[in-house]
Amino acid sequence: LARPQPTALTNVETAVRAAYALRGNDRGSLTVAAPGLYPHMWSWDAAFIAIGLARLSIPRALTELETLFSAQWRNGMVPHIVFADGDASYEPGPKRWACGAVSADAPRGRATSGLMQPPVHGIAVRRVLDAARRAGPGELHSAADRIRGLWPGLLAWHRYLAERRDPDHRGLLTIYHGWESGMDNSPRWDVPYSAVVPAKAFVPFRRADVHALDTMDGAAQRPTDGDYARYQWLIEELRQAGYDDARARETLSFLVADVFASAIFAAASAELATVGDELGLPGTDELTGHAERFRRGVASTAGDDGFATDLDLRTGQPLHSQTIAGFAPLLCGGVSPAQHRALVDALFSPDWCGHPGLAVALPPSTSPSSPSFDPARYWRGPQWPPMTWLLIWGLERSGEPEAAAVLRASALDQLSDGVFAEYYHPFTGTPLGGRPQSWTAAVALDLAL
Ligand code: 9YW
Repeated sequence: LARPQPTALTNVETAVRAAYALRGNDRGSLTVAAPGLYPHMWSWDAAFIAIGLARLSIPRALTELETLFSAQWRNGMVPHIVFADGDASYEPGPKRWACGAVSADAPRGRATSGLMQPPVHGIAVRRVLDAARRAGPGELHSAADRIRGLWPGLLAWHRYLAERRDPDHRGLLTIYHGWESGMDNSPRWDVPYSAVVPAKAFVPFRRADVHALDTMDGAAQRPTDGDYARYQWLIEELRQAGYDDARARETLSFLVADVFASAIFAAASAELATVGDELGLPGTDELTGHAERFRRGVASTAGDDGFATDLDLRTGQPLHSQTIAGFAPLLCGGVSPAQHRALVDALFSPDWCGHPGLAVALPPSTSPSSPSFDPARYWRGPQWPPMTWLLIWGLERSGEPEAAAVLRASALDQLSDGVFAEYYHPFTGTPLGGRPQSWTAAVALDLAL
């Protein structure tokens, strides 16, 4: 299948263009996720953005993380959206969340959402420290000082996750909303969402996402209106629970254990522990404990094929789906060598990167072999560059440099269009969604250099 762009950029050109894209989305102390579509800071986006910015400016990368953590809740939660001043176009906006009005834990000086997203931040801190070390003693010294400043917040965030989001010590993070997984409309959540029924009197608000897209196909690529009504209703339920973890656990109609976020948490805890050891900071035993517990938790959900499985905590049933989240053990380890091998083989099999229809051999968000696959619709098929980055990172870290190099080459091929789209059509290679999407530009920058 023909690629839409006639000329591909070299890696250096890709990096330069990505740097310009990030610069264009920079609002001083935060980088908006995408102009127009997402004019605010998103939590896991900010972590990927810091990873990219570390290639340009270590101080600016740290500023991104400091801005995010300046909006941390009193209970340790890092919110999934930090609202930038002056843009009221995104719904649900601060009024709808009403965090300050219903929760004493919400930060005072900053408007945020009342959810979280996967905790990639520890991985970002590790990468920033590595970049500072490469840059020389001066950079290292000042980066270490600023990481010391972030440290209590990072520890509180990981403690929040371990205590409030895994009170039963399964080694799996509980999420209250598909948005918390970062994979909004993934088939992972079809079953639990079918139990979310908005009250008759509930009037959904105007969606910002489909209107912001400048393409007529906007609606066909996004979650459906039915999905969206459920997303909005869950916010209503959360608000009624005062964003209180204990109440949410009792009352929400959606409650699932997310294996992908759990694997990220295990990996980020291990990475942070190495940072703490290096800088002589407290709490590293606690972090190592989180890493071990969640690595075991993720592995406990894996079958002989190594695939990890989410769990519906309302019904106790495993949630089988063929999505990229199944590869979670590649991020955190914990499975047997045979399961690990089976997972790497599956990644390059015709169900995933080896599918003959793919424009670029990268893992789609949902397997083309799955009945739920929908090639243009958000997390139900398109390829997402930050997810590719995570798998490359996990493969490198788990002793699979060759597999990582193969994925990296394909990722750079995709990103050499210089568009930095939110997601890509796996069969046509067409860039879709927001653009330039900051986290896409950030991972392009990191991979290209
Ligand atoms: C929304 C910003 C965010 C990502 C999520 C992605 C999307 C926002 O955009 O969610 O309104 O649906 O699903 O992972 O952080 O890029």
